[in-house]
Parts: sequence; structure tokens; C-alpha cells
Amino acid sequence: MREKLAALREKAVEQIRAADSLDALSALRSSLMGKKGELTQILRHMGGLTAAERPALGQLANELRDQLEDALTAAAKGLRDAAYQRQLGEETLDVTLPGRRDEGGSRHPLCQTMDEVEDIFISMGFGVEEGFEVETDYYNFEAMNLPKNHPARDMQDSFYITDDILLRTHTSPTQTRVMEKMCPRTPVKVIIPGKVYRRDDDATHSPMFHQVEGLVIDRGIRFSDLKGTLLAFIRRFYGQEQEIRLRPSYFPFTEPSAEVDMRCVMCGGAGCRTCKGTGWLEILGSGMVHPKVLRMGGYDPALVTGFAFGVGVERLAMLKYGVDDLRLFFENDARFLRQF
Ligand code: 2U9
Repeated sequence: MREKLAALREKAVEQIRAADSLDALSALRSSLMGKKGELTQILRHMGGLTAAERPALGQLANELRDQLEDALTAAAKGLRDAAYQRQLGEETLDVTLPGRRDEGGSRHPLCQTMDEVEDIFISMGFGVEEGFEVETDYYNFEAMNLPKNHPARDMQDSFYITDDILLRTHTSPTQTRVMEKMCPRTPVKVIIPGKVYRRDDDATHSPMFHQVEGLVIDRGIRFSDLKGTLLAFIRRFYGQEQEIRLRPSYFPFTEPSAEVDMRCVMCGGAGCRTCKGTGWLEILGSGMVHPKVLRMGGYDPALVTGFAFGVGVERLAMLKYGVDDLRLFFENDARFLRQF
């Protein structure tokens, strides 16, 4: 027995020294000390020893078990240390490289423009509402006096989700929802900023763009209220020297309707490429809310009147900052965005 233990020690120490991986060490541990391991087998034969032999040999076996345990632990640590040292040797770290500068972000020019528009209207007593970007045919078209098969629906070629649900083509559905919520209280005086979607894509049109629409309803609202409000807005946004002119137009949801032009921001009115020599730039659409649209929002057109307007945020920003291609706003080129 004594010889068996001595032989096992010699063999095990050699095997542990030769093990070149943690997996190999783990296999060795079970082949030596596991349930069917060699040391376990030897200990099982202790029963055959005399009572006089048993204590000394028992102690010897326990010592061997502790020694093998220590040797296995030390070998595992050795392998781990070696792997770590190898990794340190392979990985090079150049502490003289300049650090990467953290580029500070800034608010997107379209968000800045929208904030500025909101501030101006809030200062004139308007509330701000945000609605849904996914809308029903009813709110997007029907309630805006654009029944099914109305030819003006083609001007807003749309992204449909089902026959009845689409990405809103204007923020007007939110105005109808505001009217339904407010009715019969007056005044209604809100602007709705937000994203809208149309199947358009070129240097001046994007399939997603931003609008701010406004709606005012009260007893005795007149066309002159519309004109005064829009002139005040244009002057606050583009400068107090600005002038506007109104041209008759057509929208299904307003009657009468008017396009609003302002003096060309590039040439001051002398005539240039931007204004095609006219000295004027189209900037807003507007009109008195159509009686049918008022009625669909719950209001009685015999008692109240209203005006509404719509403006494209990209166009406002392009003319304010002299940007000639709308797509620049959506390309996320930091060299462009850093300028705002
Ligand atoms: C309700 C009633 C009427 C909103 C209006 C326009 C005229 C208009 C365009 C400007 C540039 C859209 O972004 S654009 O392409 N908008 O010309 N929008 S009147 O009229 C409303 C809205 C809601 C209940």
C-alpha cells in the first residue's frame, strides 16, 4: 500500500506538471481524485489493513490527497498567469496617441425652427397640440372636406397602411380632434407642429417633412385677423421690415383661400433666381375655415367663424438659412449640422 501511494504520487506529480491546459488539469483531477479515481480506489482497500497499520497509512493517504490538491491548484494558477502574460505581450497600447474628442451634439436645425415658430405663436396666445402620425381616412380626408374620389386627394399621394388607415398627409386631423374635444367652447387657438408624409421625393420635396398648421375659431373671426396674425408671425421670424401679399387660391378645407407671399429674402424684392425674378416668395397657405369643416368639428358655422394656415418647416428653414437642397436636413452630415 505504501508503495502504491508512493508510485501514484510520482506519476501524478509528473502528469500535473505536463498538463498544458485547464481542461487537461480538470480531466486529471477526476482521474485521480474523482469517484472512480486512482487515489479513491487505493483508499477503498484500506478495509483490508490491520488495525495497527490503518492510522499511519490513512494519514499518508490524506497527505497525498492534500498534496495533489495543492499541486492541481498551483498548476491551474500557473496556466492562467501564463495566458494573461501572453495577452499582455500581444496587446500593444500606444499611450502617446491623442484622445478621441467627444463631439458635442446640438439641436437639429428643423427642431430649432419649429421651437422658434412655437415660441412666436405661444407669445400670441396660441396653445400647442401634438396628434397622431398614423391616422384614419376620416380625420385625414373626410373631415377636411375631401370625400373619397375627390380629385384634390391626388395632390397628397399618400402612404396607406390599410384601405382606411394611413400616415397623415398634413397635421389637420389633429385640428379636427382638438375641435371635437373643445366644442362648444371658444376660442379655439392652436398650432399643431409635426411630421407628415407624402409620396414625393426631390430637391424640394421629401416623403417625410414637417408642418406647422394653425387654427383659430371664435365668434366674429374675420379675414383681417388671419392677415394680421400671419404678418406678425412673418415679421417676428424673418425681420420687422418684412411685407406680405395674399393671392387667391383653393383648398378644399378653407373658403376663401389664400397663398401668402413674403418679400424675397435673397434679393429683398429686386428679383433674383430664388424668386424667379418676381421679388416674392410663397411661404404659407391659409384661408377661412370651410363651414363644412367647422360643422364636422362640431361647431355651428352660423355662430362662429375661423381661419387656418399651414406652413412647411423645411421651407421656412431653407429660406431663413439659405439652404438650397432640402435633403441636406436628412443626411446627418455633421459638417452641415454644425453650422446651426
Ligand atoms: C382645419 C381647417 C383648415 C390648414 C391649411 C394650408 C392652407 C396649406 C400647406 C402649406 C405648405 C401644406 O406644408 S405644406 O405643403 N398648407 O396651404 N393648410 S390652410 O387648414 C386647415 C387645417 C385644419 C380644421
